[in-house]
Amino acid sequence: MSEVLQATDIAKTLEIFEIGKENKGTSTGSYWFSSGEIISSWSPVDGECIASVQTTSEADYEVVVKTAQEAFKEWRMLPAPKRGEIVRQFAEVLRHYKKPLGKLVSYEMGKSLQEGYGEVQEMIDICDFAVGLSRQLHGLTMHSERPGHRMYEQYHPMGIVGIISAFNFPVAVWSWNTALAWVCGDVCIWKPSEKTPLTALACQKLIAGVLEKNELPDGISCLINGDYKVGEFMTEDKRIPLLSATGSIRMGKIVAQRVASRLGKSLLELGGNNAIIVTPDADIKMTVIGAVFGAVGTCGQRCTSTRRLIVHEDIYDTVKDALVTAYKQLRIGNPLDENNHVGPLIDKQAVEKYSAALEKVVSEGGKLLVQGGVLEGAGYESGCYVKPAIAEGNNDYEIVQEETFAPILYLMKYAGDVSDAIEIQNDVVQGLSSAIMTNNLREAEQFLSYAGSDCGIANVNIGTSGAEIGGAFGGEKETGGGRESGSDAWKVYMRRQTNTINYTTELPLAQGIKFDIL
Ligand code: UN1
Repeated sequence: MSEVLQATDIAKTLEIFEIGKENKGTSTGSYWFSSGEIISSWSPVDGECIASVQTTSEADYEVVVKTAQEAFKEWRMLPAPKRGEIVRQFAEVLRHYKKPLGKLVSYEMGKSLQEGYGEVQEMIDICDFAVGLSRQLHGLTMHSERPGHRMYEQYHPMGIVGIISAFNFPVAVWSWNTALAWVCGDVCIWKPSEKTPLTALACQKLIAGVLEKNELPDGISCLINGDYKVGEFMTEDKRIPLLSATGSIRMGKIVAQRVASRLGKSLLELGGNNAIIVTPDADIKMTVIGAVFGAVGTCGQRCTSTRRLIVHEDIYDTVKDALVTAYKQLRIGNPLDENNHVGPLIDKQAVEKYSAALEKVVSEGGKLLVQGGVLEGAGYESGCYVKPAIAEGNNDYEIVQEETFAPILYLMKYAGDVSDAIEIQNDVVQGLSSAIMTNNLREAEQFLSYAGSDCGIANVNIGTSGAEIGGAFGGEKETGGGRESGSDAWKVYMRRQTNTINYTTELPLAQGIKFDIL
């Protein structure tokens, strides 16, 4: 039976996390304070103002940084596996609150309930990963060129990690960063999107409870709220050695330059313009499932969303017809009703960008295969519901080169062999995710080779979205080059130190240099 979240349930959900109508948005652990302006959280699901949150002023920010610095001194002294134990407890809490937190994500952000739960699952998964990692933060040992010397490298906690996250994954991307940063011995300051402050408040309350129970200092997890101006406190701040930012390429370029100007480190996960190549050897049914989920999941608002489908001319019409048929089955509506596939866009500005993109593709010569449109009437009162659209177009259209955060899929044809399709795929500024649908081993391997996809993620017979946490996540070119989540992404959260130890009574110099003074 489907479960639709009613207004009373929303109130109950907020109550679970002790979120009232008015909230303070600045927190160091369980200590809440704030003196900034008020922002409201509007649900795109029904257009309701859920609650308001006070933003972080510059004076508040100073308190946060000082508290985080103090907390770091204590936290870094805890052995890494003990820090892992705290993250383990956080995962337990997340398991307990998976449903209400998933619902809140879905209600505040608009993604389907399944995807809301999936996002919390992604948090649990990265915490589990980080727990194991807390016993594996190892460096290498190497042989010294000098007799009686030993060399090795070790990784140390770095300090405060700043996290700027986007509305589309309002909680998971924070936990990718925090779960790793915490086991690495860092403390975190989080600025969530100003469009999703309540889910952030809920997460902060959950982790604060864990810290309090373990008598750990305030400041291991800090939350600041507000728009880009609050983010700027961190980009400019020398006390923040690493700033991890997820969002648009435009934002990433500003963050990268400012952080680089103070020689800080930034970890960027920016826009994608992800394509699926469909070769004559593709399984059509799998292609349709992968492409449709990739294009319309999260209403096309994932950085991994499928934006382009590059189809071989021999099967172009078959794929086109199958897609048009599949799009007819899509149910668009309240994402809390599990019968619906597609929820709303985040806000009316996103709807305007969606409409403008559809107009632009037509003005550039594209043809709409599946007409889009803004939905009106009962159930669509928020004005944020749109119909997923498909447009036939060329890769060199300006609009196709851009990432529009909306469910618009551009369909294009290729002739020749797979290298022609790869060339089209790589011919964009972004380099996040990519996929090929084929049962032909040669095509698949060519796609994965050094002459293949230039993206950070390259999949075979899987769509472009929905990566697991175990792999490093991120992309090349204007996607920013950062890697978060699994594999050895943890190394960016630590400072590396090379140690050489002399256990003799002589002091030979490296490179055989003679320096006799005594
Ligand atoms: C994002 O859109 O910023 O691979 C992250 C995926 C998700 C994460 C997306 N696991 O689609």
